[in-house]
Amino acid sequence: MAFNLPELPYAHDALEPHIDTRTMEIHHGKHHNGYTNNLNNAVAGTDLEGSSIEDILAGLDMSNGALRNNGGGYYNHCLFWEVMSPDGGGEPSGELAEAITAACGSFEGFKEAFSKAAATRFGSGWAWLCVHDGGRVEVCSSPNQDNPLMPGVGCGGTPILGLDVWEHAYYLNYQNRRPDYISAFFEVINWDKVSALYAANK
Ligand code: MN3
Repeated sequence: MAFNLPELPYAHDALEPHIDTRTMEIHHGKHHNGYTNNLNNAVAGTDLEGSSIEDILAGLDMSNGALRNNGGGYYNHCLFWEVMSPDGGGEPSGELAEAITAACGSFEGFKEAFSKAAATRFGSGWAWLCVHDGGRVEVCSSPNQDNPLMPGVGCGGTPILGLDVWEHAYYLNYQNRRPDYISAFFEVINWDKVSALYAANK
């Protein structure tokens, strides 16, 4: 199998009370696992076998629904688990903080822009913070399992922070209160990881 479901970098209950245990179990064990299996089926026997997920998404034929939905679903959730931590929250520092301030005026300005992108994404999708070559960062959102690595999606660049706003990500605990879930996400953001991704992709 080309792609494997990654282990969570913390226990299922580690993000309580912000993200509940049952949601984490289903989200990782069922949803992400499903995207992983379906991605493997989509690339099996094609010349994409052995390619990295980043290369697959960057060169994606957007009319290939199986690859778009499951390749996106695989990549997006891999990032999502990594950018959360039970020791998260607070604010970034250093060069990432400077880039965020340059783009959004302040950390509060970023929080407002990112929360708005997440709250106003109609239906299912993701909010993103992306870095462009040269270090500029930008906030955007995308529908379904699309992401800015794919041709023509969102703001482009490389995602360094992503928030899943599909109902499966929050409905058990928050029902229709997506804004409460978005606020809770800020309590678990792993800014050390986001900063490392910024440094690696700027
Ligand atoms: Mn999801």
